Amino acid sequence: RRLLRSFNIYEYNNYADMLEFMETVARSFPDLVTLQYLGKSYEGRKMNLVKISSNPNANNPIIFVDAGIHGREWVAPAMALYLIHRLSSEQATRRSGGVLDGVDWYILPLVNPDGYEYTRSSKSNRMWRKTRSKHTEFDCYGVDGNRNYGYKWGVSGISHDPCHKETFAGPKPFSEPETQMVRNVMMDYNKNIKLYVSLHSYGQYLVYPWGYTGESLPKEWKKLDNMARAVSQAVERAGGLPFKVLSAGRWYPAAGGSDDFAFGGAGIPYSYTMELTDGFEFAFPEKRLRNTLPTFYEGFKSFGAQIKREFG
Ligand code: ING
Ligand code: ZN
Repeated sequence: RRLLRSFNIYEYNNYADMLEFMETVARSFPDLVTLQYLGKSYEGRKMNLVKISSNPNANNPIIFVDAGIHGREWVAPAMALYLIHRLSSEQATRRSGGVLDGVDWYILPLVNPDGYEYTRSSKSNRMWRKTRSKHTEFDCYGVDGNRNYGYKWGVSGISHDPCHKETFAGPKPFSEPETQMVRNVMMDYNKNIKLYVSLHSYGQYLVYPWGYTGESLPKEWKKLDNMARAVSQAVERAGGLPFKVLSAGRWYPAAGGSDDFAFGGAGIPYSYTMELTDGFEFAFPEKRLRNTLPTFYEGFKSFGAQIKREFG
């Protein structure tokens, strides 16, 4: 069923349409979906956290999913919106396999709306990654949001040059309103958030801390690894590509990522960066969303079942 005439969940939508979609879902399922206003992006775009819960008073474990900290990674916010769509509509029609029973889902579908809209504004801006803030008198913009978090900030895989197009870590940790908002969600609910997943593209990787180094692993690495492998198998069973599972730093070390902060700073016991799709780099074809997003959803159902088993 179509919630909005102008909105197709299998397309790359603009941010205004995404906001309208979130509001429509909240209006359609008022006892399941609520929006929490978090603040504004650097350029003044409204940020809403989508909270999906069948029993908000139950003190359930929370799964926190964000997407789109990097502007050009379009498939990530598309997946986050699809997750909102499936979780809310399945529970409402009681076709849920229990994804919402005993687990709450908090979803921030587009962390970097300024960067995302910039990539949509012209062909030549399509490869923009960073935010759109200004930290220098030179004509240079943006911070790499996934180098801006305050756990082991700056120790590897970063640039201190505001004109670096990819990995400028910012003048200090959490210099960006966008990363501050994600940090605030993690800290406000960190007693209950048991799993954090940050959606990126591309490469079909599912990586866990540490990201800042490839030299050491958290002592709980085997649990992180096992959960990820079960998710990968669920995606594969649904006809998707398996994920390469390893620590982020053994893939390539980079400090200041949101997954390291979630795990090491906020104390969230399971934390991942999920790199969606392979073979198309950042230009994953819109026509493939219809077949691909449902395979990832099966991975999220596996995440939900595993969190419920351990913490529910
Ligand atoms: N990849 C992530 C990045 O920020 C990552 C993945 C993070 C790898 C931290 C290693 C350490 O570089 C994308 N697609 O942005
Ligand atoms: Zn990314």
